[in-house]
Amino acid sequence: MSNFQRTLITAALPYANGEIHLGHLAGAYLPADVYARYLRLRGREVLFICGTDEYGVPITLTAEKQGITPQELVDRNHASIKASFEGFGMTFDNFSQTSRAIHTETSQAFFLDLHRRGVLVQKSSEQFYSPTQGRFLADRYIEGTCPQCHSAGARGDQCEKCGSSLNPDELIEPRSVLDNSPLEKRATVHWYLPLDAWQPELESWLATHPEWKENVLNYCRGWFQDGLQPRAATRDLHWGVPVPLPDHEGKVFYVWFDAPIGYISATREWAAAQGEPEAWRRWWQDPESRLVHFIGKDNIVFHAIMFPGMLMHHSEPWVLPDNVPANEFLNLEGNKLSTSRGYAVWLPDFLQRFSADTLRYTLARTLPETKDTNFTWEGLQSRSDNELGNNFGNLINRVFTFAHRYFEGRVPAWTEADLTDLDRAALDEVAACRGRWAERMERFEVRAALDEAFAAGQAGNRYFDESAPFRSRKDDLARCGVSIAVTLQIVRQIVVMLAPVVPFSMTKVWGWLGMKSDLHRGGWTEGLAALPAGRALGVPEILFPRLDPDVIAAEVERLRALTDGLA
Ligand code: B3M
Ligand code: ZN
Repeated sequence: MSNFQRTLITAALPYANGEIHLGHLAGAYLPADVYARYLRLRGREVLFICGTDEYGVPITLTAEKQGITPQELVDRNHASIKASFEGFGMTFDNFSQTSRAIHTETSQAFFLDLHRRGVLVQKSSEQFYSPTQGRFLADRYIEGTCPQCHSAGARGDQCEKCGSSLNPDELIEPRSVLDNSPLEKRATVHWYLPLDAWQPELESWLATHPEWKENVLNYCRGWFQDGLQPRAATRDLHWGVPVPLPDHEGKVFYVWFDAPIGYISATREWAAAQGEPEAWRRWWQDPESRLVHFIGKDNIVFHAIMFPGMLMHHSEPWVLPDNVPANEFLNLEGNKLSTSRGYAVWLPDFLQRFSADTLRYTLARTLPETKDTNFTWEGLQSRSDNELGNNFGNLINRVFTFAHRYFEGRVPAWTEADLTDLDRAALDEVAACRGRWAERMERFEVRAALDEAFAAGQAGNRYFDESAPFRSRKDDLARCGVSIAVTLQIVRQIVVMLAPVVPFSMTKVWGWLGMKSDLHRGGWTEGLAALPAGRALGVPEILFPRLDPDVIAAEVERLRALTDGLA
């Protein structure tokens, strides 16, 4: 267990270029939220930061396609992403936007600090320029014939037809996507982060983190082996944070330069909203504070290498990431997700038909923690019906129904002295699960932690069957009462273990148990105490209704139609 005072948790800033889908959730957002909820449950101080990443070329292209300004596009998408995250139960302390003034100010100041210290390197390069538009064009604004498959309409970064990744120099007859005009090469000057020069320092820093996930360390080792390359911090674009230097008209920050600084801006914005504008420093500049970045694997280089390098070479004393628990990818019904082809399951669509807890649980059981994993609708149905319903829901429902039917809806009378070996063994088993559950959560192993919660549910059901209150109620009501009290105690442990993953349902059960405190802030400690005899219990309702097989089949069919269309 860590002995840090407080943990600053960040989740990758989603591009404000479309909706959130299950791949995003499994990669970064669900693990981040589960971890934040876990720490709060343990009574630790947490700040959970996110927001939309609103610059970058794809956003300007989408805006142009829709005939609106980039700002209109990102504001719209920010609002809908924020709403679907809320429906999913994300507990951000602040969900900001990188197009806000505080971010412009924060990222420009950060850049100027590096610039003044002579950390940034200036280089000239030849880029494609459109004389008709009077501007340099980013890779995705350039179109031409693919050198591999010779189809027209290949982009400067990729050919959609054959999938080859390209650079604009390889295109035959490069033209502007915007007006089809021919392009010429012109020299342009940019600022670079000298990652090559930073490599030795970054390597020794990473060597102090052997506890990081193996997949993350492996990616980093790979890049070090290839040798880090300087990375541009500025671009010739109009949509972005302007470079705050004289004679830099038409230049903005490269989106990956300003995006991680977005975590700092969002923390500053949070502090200002608290009425304590300097409070952000406690999280970013106090060595007692720990920084944890949750991301998908495609973002590792930026969070484990580039951004730490930027923080190290800035003049202020920044906290460096203590961990970057990146996940691999989630596939869908055996295929890679593709947003351009619509092959994805979108969060707002999902939430219209199903509950957030069902999705959170299923994804948590299949998180791509060490390798890519696969989401299937049938898997969702079986996790929901067999695990949430038959294991957890059934136990909870049985014990509350019993207490209402035979004990006037109260915790039956019981004392330590009443406990039999069977009672004690069940309580001990569940306590052991809970201990291992916490160890797993500390190590970001949500799946393994859930195995423990699941085992506790099985132990609870087994105990209920073996102690057989349904028999003892006929000839030994006192004994029957002890069985119910013990089962309620087990349920309380399970509620604590499930709370970070299925928070909506567990909040209800916590209420039925008559708990007055907030489960999600310090519930761990309260969950340890024994339930007092005589306490009034709430009336249970069905927590996890069975999913309709027809609705599931329709979802499978929708995706199948999309893959058939490909063949
Ligand atoms: N906007 C998200 C992505 O790569 C990217 C993350 C920024 S985190 C600072 O999907
Ligand atoms: Zn091609």
